[in-house]
Amino acid sequence: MSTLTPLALERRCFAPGDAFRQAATLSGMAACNAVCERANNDYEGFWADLARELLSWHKPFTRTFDGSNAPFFKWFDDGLLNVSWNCLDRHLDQHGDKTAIIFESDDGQSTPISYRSLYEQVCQFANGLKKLGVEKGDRVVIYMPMTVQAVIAMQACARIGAIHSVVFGGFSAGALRDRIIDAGAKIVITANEGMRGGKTVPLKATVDEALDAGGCDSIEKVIVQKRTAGNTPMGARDIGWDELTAGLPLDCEPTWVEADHPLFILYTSGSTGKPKGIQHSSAGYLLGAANSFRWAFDYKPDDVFWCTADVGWITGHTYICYGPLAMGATQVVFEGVPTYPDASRFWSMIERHKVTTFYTAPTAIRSLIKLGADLPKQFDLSSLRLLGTVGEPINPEAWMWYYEVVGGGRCPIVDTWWQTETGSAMIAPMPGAVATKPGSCTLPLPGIMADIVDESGAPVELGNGGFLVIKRPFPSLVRTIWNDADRFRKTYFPDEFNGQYYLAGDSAHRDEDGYFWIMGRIDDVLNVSGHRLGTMEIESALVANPLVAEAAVVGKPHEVKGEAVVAFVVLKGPRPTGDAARLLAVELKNWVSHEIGKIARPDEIRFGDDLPKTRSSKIMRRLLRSIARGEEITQDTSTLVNGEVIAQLREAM
Ligand code: 6R9
Repeated sequence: MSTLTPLALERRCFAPGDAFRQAATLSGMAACNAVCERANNDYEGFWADLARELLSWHKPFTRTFDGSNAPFFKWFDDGLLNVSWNCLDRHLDQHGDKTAIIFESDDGQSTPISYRSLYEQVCQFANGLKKLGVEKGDRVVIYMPMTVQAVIAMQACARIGAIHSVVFGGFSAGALRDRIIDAGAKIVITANEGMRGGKTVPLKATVDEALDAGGCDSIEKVIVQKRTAGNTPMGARDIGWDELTAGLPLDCEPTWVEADHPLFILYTSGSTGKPKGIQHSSAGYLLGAANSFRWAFDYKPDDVFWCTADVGWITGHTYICYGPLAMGATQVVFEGVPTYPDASRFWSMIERHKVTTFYTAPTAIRSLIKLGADLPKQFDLSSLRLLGTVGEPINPEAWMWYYEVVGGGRCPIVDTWWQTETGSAMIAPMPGAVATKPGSCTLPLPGIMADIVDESGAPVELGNGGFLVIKRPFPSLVRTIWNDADRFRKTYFPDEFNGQYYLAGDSAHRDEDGYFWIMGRIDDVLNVSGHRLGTMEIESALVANPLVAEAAVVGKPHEVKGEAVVAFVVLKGPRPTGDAARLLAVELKNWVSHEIGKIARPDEIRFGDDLPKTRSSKIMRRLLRSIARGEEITQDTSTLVNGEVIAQLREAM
């Protein structure tokens, strides 16, 4: 593990505008500090109050926190509730006709769905799952396009206490198969095809490929939503969504579950080749989702919220499927991509749906700047009052553009730092109080005890870089890694930090105002377009190719994607050059797309006779990083056994 040296500090600072601040639910620093004080003085009482205020319990909890089996923490553990009941049923009496979702399809059709209608569709589908024998605790894999049915499938699982595991629709058959096997899933829910940017995505065919490869013996049925007119063959294990639900009742008694009953597993990349099944709880997770949604986005009942993430990632879980619905909000759900039919899609949608709160990723902002920095000016974006970002550090130029051109200088930019593991936003400005600085996620939300420490766990001085940790467990924190409690403890609560602090895996520093600046991962994880990719996963995929003997993958800065993937490859045969090398590089890139998914496709492949290694045969990754970036080599290379390969690897293709 290593941390980086902080870069020059950004000095610009933007206080919330008067109009925004006065209307905000939590207005001004004094109000914000009072909430933080409360959390500091009575940490458990603070969370217990929120859990009573924001969640509806079937049986109230009497114990707030149990740390006796650290780091396997429990929250509200003797309470019973149902997550879907909290997201749907409790809104029906007073807000049944309120629009829950405005769905806009890839081809531009929009459909409003009321809370009552969403409730009925969730109940009916939950009854379908029950009919197939799905019970509390069973795992259900969801491999769907970004449609309302994806949300319905997730909510229906929650309703009957089944544990969903959503796999992003861009993942390959192999990646899907690994997750099905690890989760021991009983059911896969998919669509015949997805629609993205005017093209079809063959989801059902990929499910077939995954299951036909063998090993997925736990799977009993595949439920297929007919999303497109495309003709998809159905086999004995398949059943159509409509066929399954036809005639089933529109209500379904929720299954009351213990607070810590697993709501879902979501796989994410770590430092080894095997993705981690991040297991979240029901009550604690939902509390984090609902509360951070209301605080970070200053939620108001007449807002139109739009999070552009896919439900295949944690952002789509927390700020599409759970947070907004738990708060009874109206939100836009979008099936397509920002550049189809053209680069004004987002701006046109904000205008048409009168979006007030818009939440997207820096990579999307950067690509839209590139494709038309003036485009937003052609649209009426005056409905916007708050803009959010997530997924990676946002560079100050992109931040300023977002603030001025999209937000008209009146919308706070809420840069939210969090992770799959934290379940909900951790460090982000309370928008009615905290002044923002371009590139900083600012201060922890009340109740989040974030800090920056050195190798020994001692706090570093302001301005110095170190490990980002959270010093006290909080309700929405990951409960364990599915099937791997040992890895959970070692990864997140390592002995070096006395097993006390949650180690986030990022390095960061703080400025003189105490603001957090995230510098990047400390492990072998890349952040490509806001998606986490383990270098080991890509290496394993490459080495699985019969031509490849060895591979090392590093990141290098990329203007739009944040980081680009560079792979150094040693073949079993002789090192190719010229056209042969170029052709083989394309072949290997396609291979990785097929093995993992397009998001992992290397941007560059370079061939060498060997990789630079130390005498103890460790690959010198830092050196490879410098080579990939075309930097001068300043590292000590005296421990290298094979210095001559450096020149080969430096050769650009
Ligand atoms: C929500 C999500 C988590 C990693 C995290 C960090 C990076 C996320 C960030 C950010 C700087 C932000 N990250 N948000 N870095 N500023 N606002 O993205 O979860 O996919 O698990 O990724 O993403 O490196 O550790 P996940």
